[in-house]
Amino acid sequence: MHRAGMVAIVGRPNVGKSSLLNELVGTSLSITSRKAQTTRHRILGVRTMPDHQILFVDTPGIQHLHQAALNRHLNKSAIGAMSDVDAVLWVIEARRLLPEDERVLSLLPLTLPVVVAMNKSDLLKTEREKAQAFAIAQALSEARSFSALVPVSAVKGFQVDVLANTIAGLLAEQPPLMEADAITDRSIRFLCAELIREKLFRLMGDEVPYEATVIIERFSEATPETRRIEIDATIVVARASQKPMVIGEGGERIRRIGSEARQDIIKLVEQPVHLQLWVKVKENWSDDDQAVRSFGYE
Ligand SMILES: Nc1nc2c(ncn2[C@@H]2O[C@H](COP(=O)(O)OP(=O)(O)OP(=O)(O)O)[C@@H](O)[C@H]2O)c(=O)[nH]1
Ligand SMILES: [Mg+2]
Repeated sequence: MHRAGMVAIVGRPNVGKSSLLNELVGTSLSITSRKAQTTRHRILGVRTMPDHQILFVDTPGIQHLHQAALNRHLNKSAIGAMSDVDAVLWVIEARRLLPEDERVLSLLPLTLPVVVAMNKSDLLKTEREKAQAFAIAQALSEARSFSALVPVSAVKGFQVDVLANTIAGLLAEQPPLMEADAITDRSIRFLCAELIREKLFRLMGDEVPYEATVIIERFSEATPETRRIEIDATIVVARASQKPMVIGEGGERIRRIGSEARQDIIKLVEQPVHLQLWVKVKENWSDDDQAVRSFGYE
């Protein structure tokens, strides 16, 4: 018997949706960071096992605090992802339920099976914290009938297979929907831009990453002469004052961003890579609907 289907991963920002997707698929496809709202695009990750194939769709965290054009696009993208799937995986933190989680709860479609992943369960250390998680599970079960609530830890890999098997059990009996070796619907080019953007989230303060995006200007495959993939990428920031922040003193910051991104890109493409980064200012792009769309946000 083989089951297959598509599942949207939704939740408020920073609960670990992308970390969980990567763990479920077994590859780092979706970028992660300690900052909220790291994910900006739906990303398909395919989990192929002998008895099931699940097409997981990672989505941006749903939030209502920030209402700039970019944030509105992110919410729309996440909520829209729930409209053409077979089931929903709602991710929360096992240790606490915030008002933003309740907002997401109210958006979950009533017509689809929903599995709750209580993530970061590795952080439940004391008896009191465990009791709190239990109380959350109980309150949620009373709020609506979920297909299952599963405590997991994406970073420790705890119960991730249990979660996947539980979800698989909800899907239709049918053959795989994609080739057995497919892992995503996104291009290498897109994944490279994301890896650069991840370094902004990981290496910069709290302002710049939220108002920056990355564009791949040139992606040239290796030739017998170059013998390496050559990539030119532009980091677009929203204010002139942010450009020197990205570049850093004597270019130190941007060199670090470039070198860390390059290491990850090499792992992805398994070839030598030359990466050249540029920084460009596009005033207030993240609050400009047209600019947001032109940068590839749905
Ligand atoms: N302790 C612990 N930390 C986790 C776990 N899963 C994720 N994290 C951390 O939580 C932070 C957010 O993880 P992400 O996977 O980026 O979260 P997200 O829900 O995709 O966030 P957005 O894309 O911003 O909505 C990162 O620092 C992760 O390392 C977990 O199981 N345990
Ligand atoms: Mg994410």
